Amino acid sequence: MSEKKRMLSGIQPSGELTLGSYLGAIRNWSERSDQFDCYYFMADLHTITVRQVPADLRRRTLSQLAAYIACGLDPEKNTLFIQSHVPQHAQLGWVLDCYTMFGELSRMTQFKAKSAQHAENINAGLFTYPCLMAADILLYQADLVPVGEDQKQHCELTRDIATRFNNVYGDVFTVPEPYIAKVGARIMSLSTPENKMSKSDTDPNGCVYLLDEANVMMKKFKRAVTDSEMDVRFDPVNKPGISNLMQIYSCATGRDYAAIEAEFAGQGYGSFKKAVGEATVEMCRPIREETQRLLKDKAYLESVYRSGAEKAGYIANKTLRKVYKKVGFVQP
Ligand code: ATP
Ligand code: LTN
Repeated sequence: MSEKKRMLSGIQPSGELTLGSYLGAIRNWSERSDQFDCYYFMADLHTITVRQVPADLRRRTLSQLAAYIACGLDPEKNTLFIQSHVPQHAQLGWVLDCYTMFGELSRMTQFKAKSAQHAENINAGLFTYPCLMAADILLYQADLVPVGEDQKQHCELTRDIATRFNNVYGDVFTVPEPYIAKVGARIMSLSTPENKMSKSDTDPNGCVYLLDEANVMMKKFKRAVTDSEMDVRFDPVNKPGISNLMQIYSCATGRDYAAIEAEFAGQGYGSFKKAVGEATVEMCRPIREETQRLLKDKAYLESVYRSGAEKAGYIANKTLRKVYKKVGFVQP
């Protein structure tokens, strides 16, 4: 068994991956493949908390796997799998439902936001979503969970659930830490920069998809909402649009905010938006091309998710058996 610490994360195949999913999450995953024992999955169980068209969900799950690999997650170094292929997620999820309080779940910001967004379908799964997420993480005894800022609250609840369980039954779970990048952890919509860029957003102009063609991407940046001033300056409260573009540009070029302010001093927003668009297009181009190439090789993708589920299932099963024993179930 590997001595390395474990890193784990997942993304729901609820829409096409966005610049937010990439900069906030995936990009930080591939940097650590050598240092950690890494597990990344497609959170399809989570995705059905919102109604899905079945054929689209299937297609997006595979396309997400191809994108993971294209973003630099080498399947030889990372365990890549589909959540529904490892039944222990749902099994531990149920147990953790029974160790999580109604009040805790009621306080989750994502639940409140999604209930408002899908008022006609506030189902029990949407409510207990964080328990399944806790199961995802705790099954693998993950040390580190790289996510965007919006998932911090869920990670904290996971820590609370793990600690509560450990206090009753001894050291069953590793208590995980979230890993949130300094720049890129919260990419905002280009059309409504007060809101997070989200892949299930209905406004296509606000959302840059990782697989957008160059001309589509450029158009979105050109139309990005800014403000009535003239200067490129980092001020997320008063200049959310420009600050968001600076964040994206910083991620794409590695330049810090002071350098970006100096680079565009005295220039209008037009040339700045163009530069951000071009830098983003160049950052995403190899990902798009490689994703498209991989999507043609279904047999390869199948071999990746099969061996991923096998490796993940082995570890998940060990944890689940221990949990079942601790809570008092008769061994089968
Ligand atoms: P949905 O629209 O279905 O709620 P989403 O686009 O918000 O999805 P998730 O699948 O919830 O994305 O998130 C995947 C990962 O990417 C998570 O770690 C999340 O924190 C991160 N992430 C998502 N959107 C952003 C964003 N705009 N900025 C930074 N990180 C993000
Ligand atoms: N809830 C996350 C997706 C997710 C996840 C996880 C992230 C499901 N399970 C486990 C990290 C670890 C989201 O909505 N972004």
